[in-house]
Amino acid sequence: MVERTGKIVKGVGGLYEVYVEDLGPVLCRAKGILRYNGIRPLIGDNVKLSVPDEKKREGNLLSVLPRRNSLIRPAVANVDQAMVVFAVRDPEPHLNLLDRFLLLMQRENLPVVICFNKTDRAGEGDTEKLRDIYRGSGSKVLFVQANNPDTMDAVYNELLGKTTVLAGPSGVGKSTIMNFAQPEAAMETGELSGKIGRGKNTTRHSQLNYVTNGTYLCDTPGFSSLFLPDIAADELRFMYPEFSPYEGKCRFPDCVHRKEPDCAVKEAVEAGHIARERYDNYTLLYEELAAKRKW
Ligand SMILES: Nc1nc2c(ncn2[C@@H]2O[C@H](COP(=O)(O)OP(=O)(O)O)[C@@H](O)[C@H]2O)c(=O)[nH]1
Ligand SMILES: [Mg+2]
Ligand SMILES: [Zn+2]
Repeated sequence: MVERTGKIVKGVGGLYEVYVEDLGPVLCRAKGILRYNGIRPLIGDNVKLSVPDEKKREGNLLSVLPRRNSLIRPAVANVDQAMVVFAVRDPEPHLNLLDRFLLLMQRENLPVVICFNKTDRAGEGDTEKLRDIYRGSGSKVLFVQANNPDTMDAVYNELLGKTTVLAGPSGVGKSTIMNFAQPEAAMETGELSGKIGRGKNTTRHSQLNYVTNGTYLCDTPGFSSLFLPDIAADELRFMYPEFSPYEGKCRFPDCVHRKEPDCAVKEAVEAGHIARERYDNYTLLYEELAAKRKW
C-alpha cells in the first residue's frame, strides 16, 4: 500500500479531507482522532495517509507531521502569513481595527500582507494616503480591485507557495478574492463537501482552499472588533517598526512616547516621518492596555 503525504483542508466529526498534490482531495476517516501523537489534527496539518482506493479517493490518516505553528481562531496549523483585506471605501477602512490585527499577527510571528480593495471606489488621494500611513508598518501593502482580475497579479504572487489566512471586516471583498484565487478548486471539492457537512446542525467550520501547488488559502468570518493581544502597555511601542529608528533617542530612556518632553518619536510624527494616524492609534491602544492592567 502506497503511503502518501497531504494536507488536511477540511475536518468535521472524524472525517478529514486531505489534499494530495498529485491526486486531489481524499476523504479520510480518523478512528480515534487522539491517536495521532496525542494531538488533534487541525486543518493545515501535513499528514501521512494511505489511499487504498485512489479511484474513490478514500484513505486513512496514518500520522500527523510536526507542526510549525497553529492559530486558535481560525484553528489552522502551519500558517505562513495573513492577508488582511480592507476596502479603500465602501466600507470606509477602520484603521484602528487594522492596527489591532497587525499587533495580533505580530504576536503570532506571522507576516501580514495588507490588501486594500475596491480601488475603483477610491476618491482623490485615498490610495496615496493609505500607502503613506502603512509604509513604515513592516507589512507589504497592495491595492487591488478584486472584481477586476487584471489587477490581481500582486495578490496571486503573494499567495504562491504559502498557506495564507484571509481576514478582514465583512463587505470588503474577501469572498471575491477567494473566488479569484481558486475558482476551480471549489468545484473540484464540491463532491466531497456534500459528504462532509452542511447537515442541519453543522456550524461553520473553517477550511483550507487549495489554490495551486503548495498554495492554500483559509477564509475567515468577517470581524468587526478585535481584542488586543495580552501585552503590557509599555511594551506596545516595540511593536511599531516605524518607531524603532527613534528608540533610545528620547530624553527619558523609558519614554513611552506620549506625554514625555523631548520625545524623538513625537518629533518624528511632527516632522512627518511617522504617520500621524499610526501614532494616534498607538496612543489609543496604549491607553486601552494601561486601563486593562489597572482593572
Ligand atoms: N466596486 C467594487 N466592488 C467590489 C470589489 N470587490 C468586491 N466588491 C463587491 O463588494 C461586495 C462585498 O464583497 P464580498 O467579496 O462578498 O466581501 P466579504 O464580505 O469581505 O467576503 C460585493 O458586492 C462585491 O461584488 C471591488 O474591487 N470593487
Ligand atoms: Mg465573504
Ligand atoms: Zn519618546
